Amino acid sequence: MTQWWKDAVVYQIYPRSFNDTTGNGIGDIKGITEKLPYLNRLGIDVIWLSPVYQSPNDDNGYDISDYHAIMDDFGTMDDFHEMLNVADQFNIKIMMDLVVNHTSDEHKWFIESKSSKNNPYRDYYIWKDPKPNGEPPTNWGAHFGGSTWEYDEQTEQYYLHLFSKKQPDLNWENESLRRDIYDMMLFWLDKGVAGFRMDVINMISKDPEYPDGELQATGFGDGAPFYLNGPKVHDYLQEMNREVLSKHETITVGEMPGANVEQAKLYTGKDRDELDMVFHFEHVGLGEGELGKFSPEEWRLTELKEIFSSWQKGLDQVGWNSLYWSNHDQPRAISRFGDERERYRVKSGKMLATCLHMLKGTPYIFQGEELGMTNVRFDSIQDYRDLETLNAYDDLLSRKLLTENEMMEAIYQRGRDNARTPMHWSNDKNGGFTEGTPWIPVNPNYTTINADLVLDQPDSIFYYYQKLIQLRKEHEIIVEGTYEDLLKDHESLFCYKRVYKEQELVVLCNFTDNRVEFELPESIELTEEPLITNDSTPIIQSDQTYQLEPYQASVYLIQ
Ligand code: TEU
Repeated sequence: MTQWWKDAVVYQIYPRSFNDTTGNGIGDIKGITEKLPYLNRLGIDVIWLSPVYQSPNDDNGYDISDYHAIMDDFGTMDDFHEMLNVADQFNIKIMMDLVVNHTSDEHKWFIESKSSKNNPYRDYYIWKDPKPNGEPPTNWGAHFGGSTWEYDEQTEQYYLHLFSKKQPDLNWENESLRRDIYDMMLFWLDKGVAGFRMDVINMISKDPEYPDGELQATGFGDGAPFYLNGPKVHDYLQEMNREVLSKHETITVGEMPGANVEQAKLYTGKDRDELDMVFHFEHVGLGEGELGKFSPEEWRLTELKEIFSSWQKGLDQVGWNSLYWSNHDQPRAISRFGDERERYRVKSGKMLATCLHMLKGTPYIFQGEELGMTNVRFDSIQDYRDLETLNAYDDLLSRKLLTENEMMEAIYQRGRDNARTPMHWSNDKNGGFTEGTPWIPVNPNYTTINADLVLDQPDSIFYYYQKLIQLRKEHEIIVEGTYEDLLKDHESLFCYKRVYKEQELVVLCNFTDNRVEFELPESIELTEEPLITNDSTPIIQSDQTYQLEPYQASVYLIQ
């Protein structure tokens, strides 16, 4: 199998918020097809398509009720085939989002399973008797609030749901279930999709003992040690690889909350025959207090660098890294790691892009990142849509763990809807996203941040991303070079070096709004013009002293 994805760049589309062609206020597949020339111009190779399967949208498509049908809101299977064909003309591959840790409670399997203890589909899900005192089988807390167990009066048992109660967990111990999942994957691969992003795939094997977890501030137990990276997860992934993935030239990335570098070596190791890469959460988890993302705290650049360095070194010559700042679950990159003040928004966005795209691994661009989109501050909770946010708002306020102002600030800083406000295509109403009423309000700053504007500006962030993508194609060192952190303890600069054959690539990024003077090892001589920079201010001061302007990023190729 060729590892073609090693020099690929992936663009994530959250279809609901990408482009609406029907006027119903919801993005659709025809809207994606319409924008493929735009994505071709950017130069990306693969689209990671968040779920487009039939769903009641309790969790915006991450609750699937029919894996073989397209969600009504998004269009038809013919629309999907058309999108595949047009993408193929641009040599853009489509990676589907595979959500197989759980289904919707409206999936026919669950309707059958719930109907009786003797139903053939009963064991497709995880049912347990109450504890002798009638309480749920374990004290685990669900990701979207409450217990991970929901009681069914009819069959007098609880079923497990690590997320919402409308997302019952599948029982991967059941071989027939696994066979159905593999058949479904082949159904999509046989259509010509290129692979899968696998939703919380390291949750599919649970500790068969189902023990209680350590009590947390939420009042529930922490079940994560008993459902993350469980006892059979590698058996299942190796079986999936044998039965499905090995039959196609696929790209696979496993979303793995709570996975560390050592575990990632097992999931992505060359001789492991499991997955190509993983999404870890260590960097996006920085600055989380005892209430997690809803108690955001300051983070230090040295912490961020330590995480990136450990993953760069840990997987080098062993596995492969995915590289991302944001996705549909995370705040916007510029707001989270850069500086969204208008004076620095674009420049810090280009700096973040430089820092990420010059690393070893496959970069992922989340829709709108190439426009310099930012978080949104809605004044009313009524404008938010994400069940994670709405449940947390009700729960944390009712338990007086946060005031409303603290909660609204936390939502503004870390809420998932920051990434889910519609794409800004133009200065037209609703940013050109829809002629109708958008399912979620558009960020009011679409008038100054939109595709029309960046496509008209030669020095825009769009063309900066375009150049970064191009450089990856032109310079093998970016794909294959080793990684070495420079200035490890510097609190303002993220500087590193890539080495490959006779070349060195030196990447210098200022993560602050201050001008910073610094020195580099004598072995490094930055005499060339930068390969790419977001600020043409010369950085050389004297023989070994340099300076970077606020949010300046510069890359030097030393032959
Ligand atoms: O997210 C998994 C996951 O862990 C997220 O819940 C993440 O921890 C949280 O959003 C951060 O606040 C995946 C999907 O990406 C997410 O959209 C789904 O809601 C979730 O699984 C359930 O399918």
